[in-house]
Amino acid sequence: MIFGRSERGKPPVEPVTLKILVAGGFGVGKTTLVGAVSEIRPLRTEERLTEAGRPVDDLSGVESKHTTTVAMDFGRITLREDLVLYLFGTPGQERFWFMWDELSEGALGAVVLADTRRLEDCFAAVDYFERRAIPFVIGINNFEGAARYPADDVRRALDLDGDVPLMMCDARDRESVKAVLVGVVQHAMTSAAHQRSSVTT
Ligand SMILES: Nc1nc2c(ncn2[C@@H]2O[C@H](COP(=O)(O)OP(=O)(O)O)[C@@H](O)[C@H]2O)c(=O)[nH]1
Ligand SMILES: [Mg+2]
Repeated sequence: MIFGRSERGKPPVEPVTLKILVAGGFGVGKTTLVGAVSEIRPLRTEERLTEAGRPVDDLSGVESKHTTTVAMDFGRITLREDLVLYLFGTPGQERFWFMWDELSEGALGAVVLADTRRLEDCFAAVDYFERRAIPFVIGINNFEGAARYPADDVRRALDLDGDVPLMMCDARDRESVKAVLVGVVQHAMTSAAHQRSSVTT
């Protein structure tokens, strides 16, 4: 230590806490993503898919899925000692969209998870964040057996603005998910800086 002060003598830092939303279609891996990185036991509210829900929950492509998140996923990850993210997985089904407005209150940014086999399932989330100017990144969750498309093709199919980051990920893998979350924070910072400079000039 240059000034002879030990690390232990320092007052504990009060971390900055940021709120990040995890959105995307049904069965795309939102609950998995939050569970892969959360330091606290992720809070989930899931219900068993029942016959009654079958006409509403489109199961094609997600045959092995037996529970669905009806409220939300909630988790926490410390990126640095002074930077903590709170993750809110938003329900993918259309009948739960009414919750999004409340969840997006105060959010720094979002991850929109996408599965290239059912890309259209994330259109609603993309529209939602674009309309509210909430910065988001697209996370392509690479399921086995799903064809890999060049990023530019996916970008075109989603009609994304040029500055929206598109990242490949594995929702089950902690490091992979962390990289996406860092991507959201960086993208949100860049967007905020752009907005500030366009206001002052
Ligand atoms: N192979 C593979 N399976 C995944 C991946 N992410 C999620 N899953 C599985 O896909 C299913 C749906 O994931 P879930 O997180 O519940 O989706 P949610 O509806 O978006 O919350 C579960 O059975 C997961 O185990 C992934 O990256 N690869
Ligand atoms: Mg879920």
